[in-house]
Amino acid sequence: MPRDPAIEIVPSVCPHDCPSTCALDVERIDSHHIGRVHGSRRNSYTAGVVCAKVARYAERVHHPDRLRAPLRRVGEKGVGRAAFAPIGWDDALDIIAEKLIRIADTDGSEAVWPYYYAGTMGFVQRDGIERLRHVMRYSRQYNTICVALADGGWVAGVGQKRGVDSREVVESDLIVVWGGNPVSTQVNLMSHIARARKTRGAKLVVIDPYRTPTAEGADLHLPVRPGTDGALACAVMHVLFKEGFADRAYMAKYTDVPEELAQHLSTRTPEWASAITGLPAADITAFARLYGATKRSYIRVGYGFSRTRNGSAQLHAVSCLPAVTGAWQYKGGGAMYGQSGLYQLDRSMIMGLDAMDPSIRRLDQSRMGPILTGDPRDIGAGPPVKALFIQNTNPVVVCPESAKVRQGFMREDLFVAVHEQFMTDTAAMADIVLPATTFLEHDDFYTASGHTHLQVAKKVIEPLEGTRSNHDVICALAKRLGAEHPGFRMTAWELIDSMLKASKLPDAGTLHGMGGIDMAPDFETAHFLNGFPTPDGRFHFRPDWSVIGSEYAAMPPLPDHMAVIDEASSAKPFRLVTAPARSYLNTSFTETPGSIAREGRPTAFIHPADCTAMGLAKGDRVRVGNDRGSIVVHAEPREGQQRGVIVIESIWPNTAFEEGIGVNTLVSADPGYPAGGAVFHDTAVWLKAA
Ligand SMILES: Nc1nc2c(c(=O)[nH]1)N[C@H]1C(S)=C(S)[C@@H](COP(=O)(O)OP(=O)(O)OC[C@H]3O[C@@H](n4cnc5c(=O)[nH]c(N)nc54)[C@H](O)[C@@H]3O)O[C@H]1N2
Ligand SMILES: Nc1nc2c(c(=O)[nH]1)N[C@H]1C(S)=C(S)[C@@H](COP(=O)(O)OP(=O)(O)OC[C@H]3O[C@@H](n4cnc5c(=O)[nH]c(N)nc54)[C@H](O)[C@@H]3O)O[C@H]1N2
Ligand SMILES: [Mo]
Repeated sequence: MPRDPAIEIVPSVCPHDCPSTCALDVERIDSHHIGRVHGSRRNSYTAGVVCAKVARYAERVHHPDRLRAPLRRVGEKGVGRAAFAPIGWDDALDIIAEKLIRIADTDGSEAVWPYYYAGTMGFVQRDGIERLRHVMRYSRQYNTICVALADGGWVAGVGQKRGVDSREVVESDLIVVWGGNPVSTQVNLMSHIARARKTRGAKLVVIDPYRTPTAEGADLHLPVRPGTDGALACAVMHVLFKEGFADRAYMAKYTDVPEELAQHLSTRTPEWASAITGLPAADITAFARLYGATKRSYIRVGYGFSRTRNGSAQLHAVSCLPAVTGAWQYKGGGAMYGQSGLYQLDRSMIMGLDAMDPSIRRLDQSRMGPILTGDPRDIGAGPPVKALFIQNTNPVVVCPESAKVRQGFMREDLFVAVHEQFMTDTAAMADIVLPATTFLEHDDFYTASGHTHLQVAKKVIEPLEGTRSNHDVICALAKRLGAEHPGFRMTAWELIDSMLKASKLPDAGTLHGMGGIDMAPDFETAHFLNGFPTPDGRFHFRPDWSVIGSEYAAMPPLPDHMAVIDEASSAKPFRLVTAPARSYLNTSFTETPGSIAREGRPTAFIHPADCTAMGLAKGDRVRVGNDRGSIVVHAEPREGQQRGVIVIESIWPNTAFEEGIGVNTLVSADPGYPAGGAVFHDTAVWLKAA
């Protein structure tokens, strides 16, 4: 869209929970209003591209439903706005502080559980809650809802969370998007892939259980059965070894046990994998030949296929492919899952790590349902959780086992305070709701997962009247709680500055003026040509899973299909995937009219033959359920997925469902192997007309 030269453009950074962390150019209309938001050209990864929902951010920041005053609940839980009455900031903070002090006094400090996630990815606003937690000796949080399974699988083989720069895909001849949907979840990657296709005739392969918009545009789409990518990767490697595509010299120099791997894979044939993945053996072989014959092959490893009980094993198996062909050696070759390991930042001031006591219990964020309902596996001998203070996340919607989460939140003896921008389903359960600023109204700094820049952003407009930033709220609470730490006496900008100084980087003002700093390492380092960041410098086909997680004994010693998934059965014949919706970002943007209009209503994509067999037509109401509960959605027959697979794009507010609590009613809170992690795409369900 052409820009009006009369409109002032102010730099910013998208804070939302997404690999792209886009550099933004925001149209500032006046000190309180923005116009369009553009992807900036100052960042060579963003490269002028931004997703549609952020381009329309004026809809969100100026939304009439933004929270504008602290609220105290005077009616029933879960009703929403009508159940709350406005109160002053001092009163609201006093009530929260008094409650937390009283609960800690009677039940012990571990009865208080500050709870947060990445609604903003800014380090100051997101992680300041950790400083308060540690100083107050509140229960710790084990972060498992997003990357735990994928991180474990990647680090097992490669050694560190980094890989070949995504911008290098413009020099690739084959790009494999494995278990990700960048058209929906990180659109700028698609502009780099499009360049490779246009200038080099690069091929795009997508491996995903359904025909996503990314798969739609690909040269080849392999609609694998959910949770079987480990088998697919093994069969691909079987062909690579058998047909001479394996680079033995590379493996001898850079990997641990290539001969053992070759031997192990000899029985993992395409026919073997076909029975597990549901893909024709010929398609597996064809893909393996394409991959093996292309030196400059780049795998963009997504999160999707890690969100399953065997997710770490699956991700590790896929990460072995470029180590077999030696694709790592070539420009445009190798793989990338995330770059966060590149940023070696000293975050101790922001997170109060000096005050952290590792003997304090750590609760698994994805098991909020079991935890709040007193599951002894989580609570052990410790006190029940009696107070939650929540920032940047909407657990009533996004956590597995929604029925249990809801049951927990309904407890009369649980005190809940939520700091939010909107009256989310979680805020509606709170005793006190505090109104929050957006990224346009506060300062912060950002790293990225999908690229290599460190960026600093200043507020673009004045905070909406009545709102306060996370940092301000944390410091105000600290004062009332008697929490002592230098971080509570600093401004957000001073915290950014001190972190940068401690990390030996330019100061905040300089970095802001530079438009960020690219932390990309040189070619040799990025491609692991000086060795892999493992103890012996080699890629590990045979990982030491014991350093990844406590359930290591269950892990396959070499890449394999790990048969621990929630298999379909005659009682539950479908496997459910709850993939991200394009116009929402988790539950954010589920309030903006532009996004709601594009998403319509909760829908189940079902294979046309399954629809015919069940007498279902487009738009019919269907009930989807399992032992944990059921929900009602509308059927949509869809080609491009296997029979027995259903997909409900997410994450709709619970209130969007005609019946049932929400999509995560169906998802289990079982921890994935070996270190925990939520299993959002690993669910067996039944389906019937409703
Ligand atoms: N079924 C299913 N469930 C899933 C997933 C799935 O694929 N399927 N994905 C999972 C994944 S990967 C994730 S990461 C989680 C994410 O789940 P959430 O963490 O709940 O997701 P978000 O929508 O990113 O952010 C939550 C809230 O943060 C608020 N927020 C944003 N900025 C600020 C701020 O500066 N201050 C305050 N106080 N609040 C702010 C937003 O208004 C929003 O309501 O969901 C998980 N749940
Ligand atoms: N528009 C939009 N953008 C987002 C988000 C969003 O909700 N909406 N969420 C943000 C967040 S928090 C994150 S973590 C990222 C997630 O970004 P992605 O890497 O895209 O990861 P997932 O959300 O897990 O799902 C991606 C794809 O994995 C597929 N998948 C599921 N199970 C399997 C499997 O067993 N095998 C294979 N091969 N594929 C499988 C799903 O069908 C889906 O298309 O995106 C971020 N960006
Ligand atoms: Mo995520």
